[in-house]
Amino acid sequence: MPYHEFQCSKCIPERKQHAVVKGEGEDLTSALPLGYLNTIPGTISERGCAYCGAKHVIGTPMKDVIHLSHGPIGCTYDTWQTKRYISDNDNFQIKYTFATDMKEKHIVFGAEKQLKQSIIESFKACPHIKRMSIYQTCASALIGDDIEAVAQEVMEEMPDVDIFVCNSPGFGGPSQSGGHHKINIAWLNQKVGTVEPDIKSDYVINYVGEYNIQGDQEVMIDYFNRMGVQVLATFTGNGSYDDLCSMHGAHLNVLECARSAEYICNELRRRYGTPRLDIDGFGFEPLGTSLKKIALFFGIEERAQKIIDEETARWKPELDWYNVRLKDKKVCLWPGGSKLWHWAHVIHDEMGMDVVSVYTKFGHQGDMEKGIARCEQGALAIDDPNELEGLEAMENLQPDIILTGKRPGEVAKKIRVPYLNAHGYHNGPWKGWEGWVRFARDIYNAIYSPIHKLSLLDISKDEIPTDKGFETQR
Ligand code: CFM
Repeated sequence: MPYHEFQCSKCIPERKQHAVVKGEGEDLTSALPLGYLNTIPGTISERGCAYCGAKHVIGTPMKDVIHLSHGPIGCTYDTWQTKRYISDNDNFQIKYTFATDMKEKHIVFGAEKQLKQSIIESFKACPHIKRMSIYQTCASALIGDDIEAVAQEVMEEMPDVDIFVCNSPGFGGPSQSGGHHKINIAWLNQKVGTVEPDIKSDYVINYVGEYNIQGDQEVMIDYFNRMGVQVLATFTGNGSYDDLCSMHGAHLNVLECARSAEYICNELRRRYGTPRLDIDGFGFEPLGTSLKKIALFFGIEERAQKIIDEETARWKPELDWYNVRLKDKKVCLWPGGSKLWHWAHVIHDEMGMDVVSVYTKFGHQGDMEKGIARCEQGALAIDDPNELEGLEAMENLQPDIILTGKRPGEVAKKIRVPYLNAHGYHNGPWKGWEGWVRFARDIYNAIYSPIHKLSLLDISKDEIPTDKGFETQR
């Protein structure tokens, strides 16, 4: 598996080991791109920071919580349009965002007083919410504010509130992945075991590493409930703070995004003996297998089979319609972390598409290993790409569509490659049988939309787009 050298990165020789092409009959172990290292100086990374990974990926999907950033106001922004982790309590957690709004004077004199005032003001402004997460930022970490002590003081003065503190400043790791780890462990240490679980079934799971992007969690919960399985807590999409305090009571941890949440599963296994079971919620076949694995654990296989049969019968004809039209279309799978391996094989097997490239911004080598194992021969795999490498790859590979984030997506649009938002989705949910069909529909609409031709239109010449290019009407 030869390393791939980008023309645009010749001046950064260290980049060469961060991209490979999957060769014929090659063994995965012979070459993997380097991964989860500090970004190389001279390359412009698309990564986020460890504060973002803790707060915006894992913390804020919790629904019944005031999420307060202890830092400058700029650290706060990330709402509906950037992370669509909806909830069934009217989306409180994405409608409102809170910050202590640190200024220069706080850096000089400390911001603990400001923090205490902000906590109290926030609770007063939202009297129906009694739970809070406070997120340290680079600024508050550097001046050494003792957030725990302030939180403790408030909890003593306001006995009906409970506060979780996450110390994961932006510099706490090479990427957002460092923050995933920190908040996993912080939650486990501070909160798990503090609320008694409310057990209502013989089959009780936590659904872990699921963030309810546009309703993914709700689709999956429906299948679990139809199987008679109780979901004690979801870590963390549409999850409630108190339910998550009782995670220790589940019989099984069902893990979806292993990249962001394997840490808490592994520690729950070590501390409480709860087994970990990894699943895939995307694609008919992987989802069916996943439900069967859960059912097998509890000895209720026939319940899973019934759902698989019903859902397949309902949705397969629609998926087939898209499969015919998406067959052999070339796709670049360029998400942030685990979606490359959640999608790589099944988008080929079930939609007929050809995966020409996979990348990960912050995944570890294990993610790349799974992604490369599941994608097509000849695919280009890139770790932590920079913008120019993305452009060069698109020019060389000529994909029909890329599935990626907003920033590389905007670059793709400039060279008229259709893009779908792999993070917040276009028209989700994309999990579940119905979600997978919706995903296929979004891909179909993106590829077949005339918008990319229309964007070339020169109105002053009265041009009209045709299959062959442009014709002037005059
Ligand atoms: Fe897991 Fe995620 Fe992802 Fe992730 Fe993310 Fe995300 Fe993603 Mo954006 S937790 S690794 S840090 S599946 S926010 S819901 S879409 S990059 S591939």
